[in-house]
Amino acid sequence: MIADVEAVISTVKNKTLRRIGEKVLEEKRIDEEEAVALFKEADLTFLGVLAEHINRKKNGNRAYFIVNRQINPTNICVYQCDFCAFGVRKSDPQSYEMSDEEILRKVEETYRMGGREIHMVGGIPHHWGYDKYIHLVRLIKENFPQMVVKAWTAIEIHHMAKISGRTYEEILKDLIDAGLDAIPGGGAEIFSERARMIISPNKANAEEYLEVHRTAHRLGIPTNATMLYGHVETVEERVEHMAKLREIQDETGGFQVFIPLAYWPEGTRLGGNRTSSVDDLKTIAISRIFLDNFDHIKAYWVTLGEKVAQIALNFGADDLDGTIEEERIVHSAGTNSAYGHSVERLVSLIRKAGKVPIERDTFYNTVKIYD
Ligand code: V47
Repeated sequence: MIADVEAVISTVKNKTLRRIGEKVLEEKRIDEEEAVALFKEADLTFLGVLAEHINRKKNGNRAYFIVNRQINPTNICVYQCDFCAFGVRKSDPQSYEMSDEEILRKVEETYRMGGREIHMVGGIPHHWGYDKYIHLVRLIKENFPQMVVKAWTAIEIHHMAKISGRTYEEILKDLIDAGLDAIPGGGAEIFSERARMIISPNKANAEEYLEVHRTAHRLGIPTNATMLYGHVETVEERVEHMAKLREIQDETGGFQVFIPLAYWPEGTRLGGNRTSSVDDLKTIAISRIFLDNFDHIKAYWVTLGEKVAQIALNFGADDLDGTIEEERIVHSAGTNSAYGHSVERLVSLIRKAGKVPIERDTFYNTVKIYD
């Protein structure tokens, strides 16, 4: 049963929260100050009621997943961000680089299982030239034309601009020509300059990340957006991050989904603690309430864990990402979720959350309804 939202709001004594509740009912946008108040003053159940009210309006009782695979062609990375336990130097005994044959074997495996999407991102090695990034997209698309290639974060694309002297537009056109279909949301981390200087001072900054996405949208390439939270950022900085995304979405409409990524500290130079489940659910819910121009909020089971991701489907999220098969980035930092999941497991997680599982493609078109 869906809560009687009006009744819940009418019982709220805190005036700011009650006003926010009324805005949600009237389908009015909340401002940054109000979003901060939600983080600081609202309890979890209130946030869940508001967020799920919005989610049901946008997505009904549907919750999405995709049959996909993540491929990280290398973990060698020049940037060495302090929050990341995945990227290593070339001299590190753990470093690896996949051959073309290895990549194609993985794509073929996924294709045989009915996979729809290859999500390819990785480290950024010093010795890779511009052509390598174009080649890997073309390699997959030429051999598996039906596969959607969602590849290279804005960080990789900015790096390609640095090493080639090309503009974002020229690079994206080359990638589209090679077969690129979409851009994942990774690399956003947190836009606040203060926090970014602590956790990843060397790579593309917020403006550069956002400009890559804006350019992709202009060229008709849909993109996703993430936010890494739970490290050194304040709740004000989380809201500032989401506000920047909301502004671009107003301009372009090119973001498909927002994905809050809970920080995992193990093996990182930054250290720190894991997020709490309450913080995870609050962040999902507030993002659903604040990002009124985003259709989808992803509960990424890799960072949330399967159980919290399942509950998040009742706190404003409508998507679990996918089967993934071999997640490496967050596993390097200690997540205790699985490396991948079967379709049956994702369908069961969604059903037990009280939602109808929908297998989707990268662009949120329905592939199959599991009624
Ligand atoms: O950019 C790195 C994050 C991201 C850690 O677009 C960490 O559909 C937690 O962006 N703890 C890569 N997170 C993953 C990503 C993603 C995943 C699923 C779907 C999509 C999409 C995008 O992982 C990185 C970084 O923000 N990450 N280290 C860590 N210690």
